[in-house]
Amino acid sequence: MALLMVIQPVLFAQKNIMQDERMQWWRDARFGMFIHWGLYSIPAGEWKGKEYPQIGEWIMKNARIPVKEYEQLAKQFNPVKFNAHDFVMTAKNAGMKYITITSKHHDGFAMFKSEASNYNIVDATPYGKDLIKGLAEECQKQGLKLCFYYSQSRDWHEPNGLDNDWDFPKERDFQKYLDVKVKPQLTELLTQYGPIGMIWFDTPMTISKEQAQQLKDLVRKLQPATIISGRLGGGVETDYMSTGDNVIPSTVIRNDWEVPATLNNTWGFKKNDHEWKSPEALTRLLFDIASKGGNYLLNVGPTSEGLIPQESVDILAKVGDWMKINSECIYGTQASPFNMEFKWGNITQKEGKLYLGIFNWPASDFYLEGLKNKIKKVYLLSDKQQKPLKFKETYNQETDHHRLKIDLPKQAPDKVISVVVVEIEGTASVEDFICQQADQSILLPGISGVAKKDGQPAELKFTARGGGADWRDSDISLSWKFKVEKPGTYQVDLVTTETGSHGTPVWEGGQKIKITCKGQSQETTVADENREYNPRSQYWKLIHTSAGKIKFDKPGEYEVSLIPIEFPQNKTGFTFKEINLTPAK
Ligand code: FHN
Repeated sequence: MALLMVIQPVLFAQKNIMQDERMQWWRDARFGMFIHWGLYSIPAGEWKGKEYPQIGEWIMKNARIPVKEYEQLAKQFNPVKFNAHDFVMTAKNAGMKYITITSKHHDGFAMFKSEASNYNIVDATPYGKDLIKGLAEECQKQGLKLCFYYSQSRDWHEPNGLDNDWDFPKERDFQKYLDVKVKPQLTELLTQYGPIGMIWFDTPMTISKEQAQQLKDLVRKLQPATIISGRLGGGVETDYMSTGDNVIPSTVIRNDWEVPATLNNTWGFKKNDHEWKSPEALTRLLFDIASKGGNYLLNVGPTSEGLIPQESVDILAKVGDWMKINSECIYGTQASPFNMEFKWGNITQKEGKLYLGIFNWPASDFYLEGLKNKIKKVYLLSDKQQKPLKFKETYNQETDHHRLKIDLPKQAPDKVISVVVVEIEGTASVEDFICQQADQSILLPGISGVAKKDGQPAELKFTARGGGADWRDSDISLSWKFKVEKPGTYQVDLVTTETGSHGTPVWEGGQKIKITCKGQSQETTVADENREYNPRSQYWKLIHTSAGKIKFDKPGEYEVSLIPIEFPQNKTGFTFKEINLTPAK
């Protein structure tokens, strides 16, 4: 009785947990490990001698393997080399703070002991052990949060689950599947493995609002502090937004969000996928995502023997080497005070400090445009002595513009990302106007433009994979106000992006657009003149179209508008990303 009295207030307090409290560890973490592991690691991309080019964990669907045949894989699943300590250590060494493992993926197989379905690792495999239990204990020991991926709608093993139309082409009772499998299994996951950081729902498909709400209520009831991922479905509000797979937005998003991403091109292990991303590229993506206010959930796909592929371990260790020196600019940071991307890199911040993550070390002077705060000190994060770097602040009254010049060493201290700490007075504050950069270029990001339709404010979504607009309405226009310091004639470079699935990116031009500025206007048909690899969005290239010239007579404020004239009927829309203005040669 006495114990109950002590416990009860704790439970009650937990129920009233505030959103900020629930999200705190996750916001601080910024970097997590995704683990896609299940029976699909046995075929590893190949079925009956045929190689399937798609992602490995989808082999049951792609090869239309009947349940009875696929189930046989369980009898071979014996990951004897699995070592929970090593898994967690691999994540920890990389600087990751949480692990999200597939407790049940679309194939319906549970990687934990389940009373709700004997299609699980303990009851159906020669291995016979609950490896999630070992992982949970190890995460507790090493101080990482354990989270569970759970495929709530797709279940190719169950007649009432969604999406297996080769075994179960007829009607199904989806609610029954939720009641007899999903809810009991979620209950097991949330009651038998200690505190769970998050339930990572995925591919909601046709789940209704009521059904999604039932799952949310269950999670909240069992563990109020557990975060619910962005893909629950049914329009039910969750704790954060999940971007598309490997999709990195091209701007700051000032809400909680996360990018799930692969190390090669698959989630579940595929023996022939050796297209590994480099540690340099991944580290830059991690910094870029943190700069935009998001978390990076980076995947490994263990083998059927129970090992994380050595390539993945080595790549993550290199990311970890950078993190060991620089993690201060990742953990617990907030998004850049600027909404835009910079050609040189990006910025994270903590109160009183900006971290400039420089990917492209400048050949000459380095300038930061538009920061209004007074600077106290500048130094390299990797320098333990914090030896001050020389800097100069200037203010141009005529254009109301602030410029910070930093004297950087000739050579980049770190060829991946060199981090420069700028200590400032007060909270970071930046100019509202788009500024001309010291190299005289002016970047007009689509996301910072003002969208209008028939003279009224409109919404233009920049949700195309690759970071471009999903622009299909020819009545919408975009405009930007910006300041010019150096008058002259400028070349207009119009940038669109590829989009579509990562394996087969698509792009369509042919749209006719008009760019106007102070009485000048030119019409251009969007064409693929030059393709550029985008290090911030590796699967989707940037496509450049030269769109004429604009003249700025004198320094001051200008406005440029982008107005579509003709949109051909096409599938992908006008995937506009930005306009670059550079001095004409
Ligand atoms: O279909 C799944 C896929 O297998 C994988 O789990 C990814 C991870 O984000 N989610 C789904 C596709 O978006």
